[in-house]
Amino acid sequence: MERTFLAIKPDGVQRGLVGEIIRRFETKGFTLVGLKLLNVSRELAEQHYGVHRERPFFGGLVEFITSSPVVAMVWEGDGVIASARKIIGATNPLTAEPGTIRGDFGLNIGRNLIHGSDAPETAQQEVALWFKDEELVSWQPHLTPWLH
Ligand code: 3AN
Repeated sequence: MERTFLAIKPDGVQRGLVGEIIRRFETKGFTLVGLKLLNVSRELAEQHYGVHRERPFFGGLVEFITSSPVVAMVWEGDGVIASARKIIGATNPLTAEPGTIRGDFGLNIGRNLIHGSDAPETAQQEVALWFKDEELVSWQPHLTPWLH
């Protein structure tokens, strides 16, 4: 079953949007298999944003993600990687469609509330970077027959 890594960034936690954001993936029908609140170390932040190392905003990204707690999650379901990206919306909240998380709650590209893995390979890397195997729980929601 496909899995993706999602993280509610410091702005989402500080603004009290944790429940609202989780609700959107829950009511869609995806399955939560990993969840934790943590202070992100500089080392983890630099690894997570490694592909952006040469970008001018890299330093700011690392400062921001380490500034206050983050909610890290793993969600499971058919097509969850691409679908979660749609639910999240475009990188810039000002151009993200209404109805998406960023479109509904965000204003600033540097404060865009949530991260979601962008492809199967990055999803696998990010799940492994943020979670130990024993922190992930495989389970079958009893609602599944009503969804499929
Ligand atoms: P996404 O999070 O939509 O996959 P990426 O991977 O292109 O977007 O960028 C990673 C993060 O870097 C974004 N979530 C955003 O917080 C930040 N970012 C991207 N572009 C900019 C920019 N031009 N200025 C400041 N921050 C940016």
